[in-house]
Amino acid sequence: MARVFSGIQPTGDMHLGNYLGAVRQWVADQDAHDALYCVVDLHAITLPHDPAELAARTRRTAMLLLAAGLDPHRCTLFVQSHVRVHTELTWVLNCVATMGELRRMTQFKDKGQGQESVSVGLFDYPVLMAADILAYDTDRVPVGDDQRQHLELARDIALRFNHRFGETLVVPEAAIPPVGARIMDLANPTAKMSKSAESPTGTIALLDDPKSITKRIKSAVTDSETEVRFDVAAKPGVSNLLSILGAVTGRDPETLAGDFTGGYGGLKTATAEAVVEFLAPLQERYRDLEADPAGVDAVLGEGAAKAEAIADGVMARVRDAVGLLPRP
Ligand code: AQP
Repeated sequence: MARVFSGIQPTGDMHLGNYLGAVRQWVADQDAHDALYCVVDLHAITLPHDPAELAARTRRTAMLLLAAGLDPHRCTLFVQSHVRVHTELTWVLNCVATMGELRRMTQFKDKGQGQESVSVGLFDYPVLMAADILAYDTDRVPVGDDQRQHLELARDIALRFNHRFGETLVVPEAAIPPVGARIMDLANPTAKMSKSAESPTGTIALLDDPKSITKRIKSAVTDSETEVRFDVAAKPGVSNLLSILGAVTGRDPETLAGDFTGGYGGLKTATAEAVVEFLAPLQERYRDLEADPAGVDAVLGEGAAKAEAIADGVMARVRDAVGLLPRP
């Protein structure tokens, strides 16, 4: 069975973009694949953060993943910092990755912009991500389109490692969904929907109540025309609404456009209703999980033990390949 691995940062509340771009695929992959999913808390400390909030967000993210449909009997769900191989392998891969290739990463440029000083951790984020993936002999990585460049880097690092030290690491493939791969911010449809967006008005968090979901979708930025057409370059706001509606109803956004005439009101109402209906079962499951924190801890503890058993084996191969003396 092919192995899949993916992760999500506990940097804020999970939103519709995370779900449609990535997590929905994770849920679908549980049966046909050996799937490992991870809350990547070490990535979340690459930017200034509130320590008191981080642990709570990590737990909340894990609960949201379970509410979204991850089943611990069919996949392995764990927290990144509970498995030490992630950091150990990062160091080895740091000695294979180059400054030049890390400098080309657009996420580092975007997230570093406007910051007075930027941590080495933020610069090194893609190498930690490569270690996350390569530590599990991963075949396939389901991610949103924004992570395409990091995935390419993980592949390059694995190929270079194998070339230098002999076949050791599995070279992974990206799996990017055709619809929903990039959900944009409702208030600024040329930027992607993001957990850490400056203003929350353009984001739909998975736990938002129906009233605020409806309000945000109805206030979504569109354009001064009235024609509903799927054209990302010329009509980013309208196309984003069509993408969201298409992704939650399983229909093609271009075809959907034909259902709406005479302005954008009908499209907004239909999208708001569809999103509210789509999220309702997830929100109900989340409330049940909230009432059972010990159950969630047990899932994460078992997940870490299962993940560690795999990662330790890969790390032993890596140590051997680079010539690190085994501990007597
Ligand atoms: N807007 C999006 N549309 C589609 N997919 C998205 N993803 C993120 N935003 C969108 C996908 O969600 C997965 C988890 O993302 P992440 O938490 O690891 O990091 P991110 O891509 O940096 O997500 P955010 O929400 O923008 O977080 P912050 O604000 O902290 O940077 C990934 O597979 C990603 O592709």
